[in-house]
Amino acid sequence: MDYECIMTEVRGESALKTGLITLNRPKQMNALNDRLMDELGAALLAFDADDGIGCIIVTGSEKAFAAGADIAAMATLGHMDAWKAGYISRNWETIRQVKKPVIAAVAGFALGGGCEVAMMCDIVLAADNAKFGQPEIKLGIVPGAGGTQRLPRAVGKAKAMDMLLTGRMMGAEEAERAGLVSRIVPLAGLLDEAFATAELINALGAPSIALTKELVNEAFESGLSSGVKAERRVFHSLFGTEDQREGMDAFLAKRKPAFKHR
Ligand code: CO8
Repeated sequence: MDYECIMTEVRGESALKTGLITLNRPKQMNALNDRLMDELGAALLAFDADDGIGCIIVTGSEKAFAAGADIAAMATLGHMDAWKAGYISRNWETIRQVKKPVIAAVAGFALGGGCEVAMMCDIVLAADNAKFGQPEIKLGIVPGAGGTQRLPRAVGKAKAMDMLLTGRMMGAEEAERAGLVSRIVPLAGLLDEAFATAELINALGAPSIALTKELVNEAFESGLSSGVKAERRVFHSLFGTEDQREGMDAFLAKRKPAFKHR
């Protein structure tokens, strides 16, 4: 697929590399139209299927991670247009299908669908100029890609209601305090930190990374007892892997582990 609205790149020195996806509609503040979402979905699935890639980073520009779904493309839609497959509904859940860790490196505005894309990622690194919000209420609509569900899970009901009902934005510091982002990084160092984080993960054993991601997502989507049960099963099953043997032997021998499954 030839990309028009995103750019992709592969970086890294070690065996497993990192795939970088940069959202690139600068004139529209990376507003998410169907073409961009198709390309984002295709690039995510291509990196996920590539055995040479460990982590995936999704980023935007210094001004905007993404200012939401493309309002110009939605403005004239009727109910049936909005509902029909093919309009503003493609690929919004692809990030959830990806087995590899996805790191959002967010600078500038992450609004509406942009905030929802960031929340679907596994780790969210925020530049100190990042601003998060779900301003759909100001457009006479509600979030459509999980914002009313993921935001309360991320920041709690009181803060989510405050943001969703007023449409106000949260700066990086408030977002970190509230648990919406993993860490704040100075803007100039944002991508370097995202790559450094990816390298740390790429050096670890792939099965336990993929299963950890699956289990944390289970915590979001199931009740406590079924999540704990799923975790226990995975915990037991990992004692059948070489990586478990190697990780524990290396610890006891005071050496660095050499994981087989990357
Ligand atoms: N869609 C289309 N164009 C946009 C968008 C957008 N979301 N955001 C900004 N732009 C365009 C502006 O129209 C402007 O274009 P032009 O230069 O041609 O006039 C350009 O980007 C620059 O924008 P501004 O001049 O407004 O720049 P400011 O720095 O003054 O403000 C803001 C930046 C705060 C980001 C402001 O542009 C803004 O508020 N944007 C809209 C944010 C918003 O409401 N987002 C939510 C959209 S709805 C949504 O995301 C629903 C998701 C549903 C997913 C459904 C899945 C099934």
